[in-house]
Amino acid sequence: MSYIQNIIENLKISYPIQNEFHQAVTEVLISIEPILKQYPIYQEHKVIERIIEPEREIYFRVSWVDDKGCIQVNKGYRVEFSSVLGPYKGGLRFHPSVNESIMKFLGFEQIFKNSLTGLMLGGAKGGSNFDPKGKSDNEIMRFCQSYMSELFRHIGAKTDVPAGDIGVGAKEIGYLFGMYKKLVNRYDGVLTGKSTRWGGSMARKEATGYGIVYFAKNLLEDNGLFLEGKRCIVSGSGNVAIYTMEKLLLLGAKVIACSDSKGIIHDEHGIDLELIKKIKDENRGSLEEYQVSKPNSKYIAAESYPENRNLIWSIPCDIAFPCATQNELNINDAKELIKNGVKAVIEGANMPSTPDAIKELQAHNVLFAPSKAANAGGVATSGFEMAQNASMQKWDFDEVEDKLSVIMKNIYTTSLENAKIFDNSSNLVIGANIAGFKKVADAMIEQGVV
Ligand code: NDP
Ligand code: 2IT
Repeated sequence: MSYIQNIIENLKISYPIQNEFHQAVTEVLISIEPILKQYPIYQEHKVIERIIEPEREIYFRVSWVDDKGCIQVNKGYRVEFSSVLGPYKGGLRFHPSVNESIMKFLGFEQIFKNSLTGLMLGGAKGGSNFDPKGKSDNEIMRFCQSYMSELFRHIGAKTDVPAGDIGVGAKEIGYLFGMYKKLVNRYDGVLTGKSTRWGGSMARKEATGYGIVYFAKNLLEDNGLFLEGKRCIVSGSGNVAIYTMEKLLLLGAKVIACSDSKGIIHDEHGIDLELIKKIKDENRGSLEEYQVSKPNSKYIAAESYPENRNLIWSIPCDIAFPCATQNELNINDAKELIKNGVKAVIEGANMPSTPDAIKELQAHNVLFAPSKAANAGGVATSGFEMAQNASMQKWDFDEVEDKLSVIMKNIYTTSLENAKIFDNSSNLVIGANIAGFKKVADAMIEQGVV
């Protein structure tokens, strides 16, 4: 058994039910195998054995009182994975599916994604199995206050800086910030994704989606293709999906479908983004409402999907952007996309494609952009928010967007260069993993055994 396989097997024995975490670690370790052979120093310094264990993992009870006066109890997490390149940094996810495995896979991915941005950012993730859907603003506020009443002692502008993710947007960040400020009696840039009225960066809300499209543009143009007129499908209809669609439309592409956890909207006339924003952004509604205003569109309920299929990927398209959640695009979906002539798959969500789906797409020469490279624009702009807060400055929208587009181009170029140097290929999964890993690993060696 190889050194890497041995580490993966031991990880599975140590944490037997953390499938998402195994998946994320396996992908990274297999990708970096060529450089482990070339640089034995990483093995000598036990970099791999160290990097796969979080520096610190915090688990806590979150109890709060709902509008009916009943006590509710949720699980709270923060996984502080790596502080080698900077303060722990990464989002908070509030979704009923949250568990330790999901927190650890997201925290682990965040280390390498943040490294790729070139900014001083460590890697972390946190969240809760709390479901904000169907809750009143007062309930969300009381939950956030209870969550922060424990988290505050572990975070800080130079220690650990959380942000949003699934189920956590500007509203939740506001309530979390208010409680943090009250508890520590200090106005710190301790969270990013804040309202632009009181410390948030311009373009942070748009940054992940816009960055994904910038990444796609770089990749396509390098391969003689253009976004104009391309049929695009974007899964999800949350923050990342909405601003991916917005930038695609601004750059002349056509978006024909999007989705949520309950179903798909397929609109051959082109998705009306303002209507989607109204339904999803303003009140977390259901996409079914879209069809009421647009009777020519088609709604496909998730209940009708065959087993092991997500029907959004069976709609013929040129470019697919999975922007909802992990493992939402599997091998069957990949085969269907290939059959219908897909040219590129750009990952917007974290780890949305299963490993066999990625293999299948790459084997059929579909251009493939891995999430840790393509969606790094969100956390990069969080880095800009930290810089603005620390220097008491406010940059305007265009300044932030220009910086974002430069970072996305750099991430693309660096990932491609590393794929060429170490794998003699243009495989961006390998290139992004090697580029992200090398920077962290070299810094770990320089910082000693701590
Ligand atoms: P939001 O909560 O704003 O939106 C999530 C969207 O995905 C919703 O449309 C939701 O549907 C759908 N969804 C969530 N979970 C599931 C599920 N289990 N099955 C099917 N659909 C689901 O989250 P974001 O847009 O912020 O995040 C989307 C993805 O992007 C995540 O993987 C996140 O980690 C990643 N990401 C987010 C960044 C950010 O800055 N926000 C940065 C980089 C990556 P419904 O409305 O029905 O719940
Ligand atoms: O997955 C991610 O990169 C995010 N949810 C954003 C993290 C951040 O700190 O902005």
